[in-house]
Amino acid sequence: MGSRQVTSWQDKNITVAGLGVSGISAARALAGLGASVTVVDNGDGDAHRARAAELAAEGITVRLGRLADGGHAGEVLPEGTELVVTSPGWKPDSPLFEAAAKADVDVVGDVEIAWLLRETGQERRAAAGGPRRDPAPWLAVTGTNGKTTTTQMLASILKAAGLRTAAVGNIGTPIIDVVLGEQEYDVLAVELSSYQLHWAPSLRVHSAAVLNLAPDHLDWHGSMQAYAADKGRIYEGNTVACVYNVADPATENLVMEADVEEGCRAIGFTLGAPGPSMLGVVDGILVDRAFVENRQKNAQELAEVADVNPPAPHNIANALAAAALARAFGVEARAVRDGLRDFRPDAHRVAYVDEVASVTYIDDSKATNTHAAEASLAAFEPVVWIAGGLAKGATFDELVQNAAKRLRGAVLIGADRALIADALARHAPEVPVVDLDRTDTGAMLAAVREAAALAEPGDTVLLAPACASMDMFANYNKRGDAFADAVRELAAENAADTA
Ligand code: UMA
Repeated sequence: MGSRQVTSWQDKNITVAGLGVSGISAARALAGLGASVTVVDNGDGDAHRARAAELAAEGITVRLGRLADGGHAGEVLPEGTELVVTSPGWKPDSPLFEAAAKADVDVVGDVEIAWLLRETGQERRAAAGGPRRDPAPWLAVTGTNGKTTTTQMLASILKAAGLRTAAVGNIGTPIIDVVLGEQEYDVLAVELSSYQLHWAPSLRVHSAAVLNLAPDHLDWHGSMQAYAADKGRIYEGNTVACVYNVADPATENLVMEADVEEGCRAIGFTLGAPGPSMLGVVDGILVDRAFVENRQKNAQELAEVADVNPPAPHNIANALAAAALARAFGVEARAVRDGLRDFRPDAHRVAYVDEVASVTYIDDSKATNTHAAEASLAAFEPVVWIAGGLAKGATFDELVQNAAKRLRGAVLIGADRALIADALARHAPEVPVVDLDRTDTGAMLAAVREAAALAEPGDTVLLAPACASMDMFANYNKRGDAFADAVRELAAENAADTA
């Protein structure tokens, strides 16, 4: 938005693209500030209509689905639009944005609006009797994998330090609602997706971390370069620290390319012994050589590896990144340890489900891309792998090459399973593969039964699909639930057999 910063929302004609979580929040907030809001969405199902009716009752115009001329509501820029506020999932080459560019109208996302409304939120809370103070600083997290966990760990650490905080952004309560809400915060832990970063040009946070960078969402961004550039936006204008992953030089490159505030530091995290200005691990202890006096000689003990839940390598890296952001905010070492101890990971993230016939069943439905699946496969051996779904433009050769030695077998489900089958045939021809050509509701139970048949006592059956779920399930939660249900059914059958 740059020079065209909005100074008043009153009577401004704003088009909100998308009637999902972020669109509804943006529409209500902006209408509440006096803007004239029209929401457009290509969808026209029952849920869309119900939401549209609610917003219409609040004076917001909603255009849904197919138009009389055969086009779609989400493709046509409403007459008089002065600003488009998009939901994150809309691709940059969407016809609506082409129309906006032609009309010289800016397009921004919900995170940009939240950033611009921080002062307004403070004024509202002050008017309601709160203290006059600056808006809460943001500590931001992005990366291909681990960002939700890291953001939640960060919030847990900040809470352990006695700070009022919440994990927001790509997760939880929509960020605009948090910024404008009644609750006063000292600092926010903000997870940002590459989509949200793409649409947030003015964002300038206190400190930010890019956890890792691997091909994902290439169908949305168009190229790896464009994806990396959007991730790198998180470092722009950082005031205190840019946190990068020493093992992933691409993240450090993004720091070097960023235009940051004078005095902002580059802070590395590593699973090895840390150099100066890094956090790392020494003899099972998480240590800080960045936010200590005389960092050439000194290190501060933060926590033990055993305090990280679960203490798998990729998760220790997440903990170090969260600790780095918290330390950049001035949090003491003890709160890092307490916050990590208090943290409980979400369901569907390398979650233990059950043990049936001496085989352990693990749900990592959240592994929606190859790198997440590779990280979880690395934690088990021997493993029967259940994979497949929507590949989102990914290739599977590297994942299969790296996992081949650990695989007892593979069961493939979903629309793009042939891509994984081909990679297995190329790089792990000796691994038995069951290709399940079904997408009905019983498909997951069939997959679990096939996996059980391949597994031997002591093995792990791991659902780590490396793909999105929407070809077969509403979302990855439902996919994980279906897996857990199937394992329970298997356990019941097994108990009946042995009774
Ligand atoms: N739509 C169109 N035309 C399009 C695209 C979408 O009309 O070209 C409509 C759909 O019909 C739908 C609406 O737009 O009604 C959906 O918008 P959306 O997909 O952007 O979803 P929201 O409900 O607004 O949720 C978004 C994030 N979704 C995505 O980025 C895809 C949520 O992240 C986020 O929690 C929420 O905003 C609040 O910020 C989810 C996600 O999957 C968890 N994120 C991706 C990830 O983590 O990998 C990036």
